[in-house]
Formats: sequence, structure tokens, C-alpha cells
Amino acid sequence: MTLKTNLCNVLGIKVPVLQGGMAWVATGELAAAVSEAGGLGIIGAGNAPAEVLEQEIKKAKELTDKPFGVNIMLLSPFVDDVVDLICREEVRVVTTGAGNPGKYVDRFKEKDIKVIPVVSSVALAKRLERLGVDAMIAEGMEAGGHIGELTTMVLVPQIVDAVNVPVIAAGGIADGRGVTAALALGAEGVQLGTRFICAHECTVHEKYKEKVIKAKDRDAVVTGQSTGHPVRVLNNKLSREFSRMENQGATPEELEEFGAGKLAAAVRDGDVVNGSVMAGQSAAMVVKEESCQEIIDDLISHTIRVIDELKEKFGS
Ligand code: TUI
Repeated sequence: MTLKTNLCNVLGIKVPVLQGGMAWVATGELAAAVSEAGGLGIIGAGNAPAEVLEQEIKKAKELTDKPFGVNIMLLSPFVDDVVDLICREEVRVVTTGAGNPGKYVDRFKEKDIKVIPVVSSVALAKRLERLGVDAMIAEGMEAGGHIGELTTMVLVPQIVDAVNVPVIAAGGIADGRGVTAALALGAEGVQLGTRFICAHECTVHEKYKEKVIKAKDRDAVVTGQSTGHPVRVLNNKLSREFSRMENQGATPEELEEFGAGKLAAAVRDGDVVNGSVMAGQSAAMVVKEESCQEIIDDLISHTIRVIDELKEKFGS
């Protein structure tokens, strides 16, 4: 038994599961492992220069023949170089985050690269559908990292009603119950970030994985509300210090300077005290380290089980 939706045909994947293109976390190795497992692996370009991303794309191409994607973080200073590189490398799928990718859509379409923006409002979704994007990710504020204002539960059905392209639900999904809920809301696929942080193939520092696995229900907090770029992280000394600075009226520039390099410190050096441990609310539901294949197989079998149980309970 498997789970197929139209999105699988659009993207050339076996199961409608995308791995979030997390900055610093989603390397070529992780993306390739997710694609090999039947989902869509996505490399996170984050704030990296194009040369760094080029190496990750090369790694992914060595490890898999299956389609994979690259996430463009639109606030990156290197975004134009990254777009050039993706077109040159003919990456099959692009997802975007943290802004409006409108001005790049035509260039990707010319190269037959599928474009899937993250949208956090109905207005942006409608605008991007008119430009011809292939699908959209409706990401609720349960997600980790940079977030919008609406929850997955209310954002997904509104985006589904507003557009005709396939919608992928993200934010707060960690198991088959979440996948089932997303499908019930009208999504044709799901994107998970936090659970894939704890994949064996994810190269983040072990301490980062441990912090995610130990997280409890209220440990994923939002900082940076005052900067206009709210970010969800796991509570630690850094997040408390950041909130204290915000409450004392620090300027967005001061906060940005204070936050610089902190994600890398957590991911690469394992500094989970003074580093930025970005993760979603679903961290509390991630209980062990597993392979990407185990994660995807578990998601699909759990979803099928939950749907069967629902039919038994309520179906005729
Ligand atoms: O992009 C993400 N998650 C991220 S990006 C990131 S790196 C970063 N670090 C610190 C500050 C800012 C970024 C870490 N995590 N998720 C996708 C996402 N996109 N969430 C929200 C949005 C979004 C927000 C506004 C998408 C579109 C948008 O449009 C604004 C507009 O122009 O209409």
C-alpha cells in the first residue's frame, strides 16, 4: 500500500512528502537521502554564497538520480547568484521562503524548473498563481525558523480554496496523524523539517539532534517579533537573551547583529546554549534518530493506518 497524489506526478516522486530546505541543516546529503527514500529532498541555500551551494548540489547529484530541489531564502544577500546557479545546474524543483519570488518565476519556467513558493497569506498565493507557479507550500506558524502569522489549520484550507495548483501543507506535521489532517484540509502533500533534522543522514551536530529529541510541548518559542522577521527556535540562553533585548527596546539592527552566525554555531559546533536551535513545535513529537527511509515509511504507513481507522469509526 502506498499513498499517491497528483503532486507525485507533477514532481516525479513516489510519495507526497517534501523535506524542508532548512538553512545550514538541509545539505546535499540529506536531500539525496530523502529523494532516494521516495520523497523530495531539498537543499537549503540559506544565506550561503553560490559556490557553497554548488558543492551541495554536486554532492546530491552524486548520491541520487532522483529529482531533488533547492530552497532559496529570499532575504539572502546572494539570492541573484543562487538563482543563476540553479538555472545553470538545471535543478528540477525550486522552493522559496521568506519573501515574494515573483521576479524570478519566468526564469525558472524557461528552464522547465518547477517553482513552489512558501506562502503565508492568501493574497500572495493568488498573486503567485497568476505568475504560473506549479504548486505552493502553505506553512503555518507551528514551523521552525522564519514564520508567518497564521496556523497550519487555518492557512491550508484558505490557500486550497484560493488557488487551483496543488497545495503542500507544512508546519506542525510530524506523523501520520498530521499527514491525514493535512490531506483532510485539502493538501496534496506535506513538508516536514523538524523530523528530518533527526535523520541519520542529517549532518547537524549530535547536540542539535539531542535538543530536538528532548524538547517538550512548549519549548519551541518565537523570537524576533519586533524585527518583522519572527523566528521559531528551541528555548535556550540565546533565545532568552534575545527576548530580553527585544523587551528593552533594542533596534532591529542591534538584534540582527546579535543573531548573526548563531544558527551556524548550533548546527556546526553544537553550541545549543548560545546558538540558534531553529525547530518547529513538532520537536516535542520527534522522539528518536532514524534514517530518512524509516521516517518516510513510517509517515506513509501511519497515515494509511489512521485513514483506515477513521473509515472504521465513521465510514459505512
Ligand atoms: O523561510 C522559511 N524559514 C526560514 S528562512 C530562515 S533564515 C532566516 N533567519 C533569520 C531571519 C530570517 C530568515 C530560517 N527559516 N520558511 C518559509 C517561510 N516563508 N515562512 C514565512 C515565509 C514568507 C513570509 C513572507 C513567505 C512569503 C512572504 O511574503 C512577504 C511578501 O512579500 O508578501
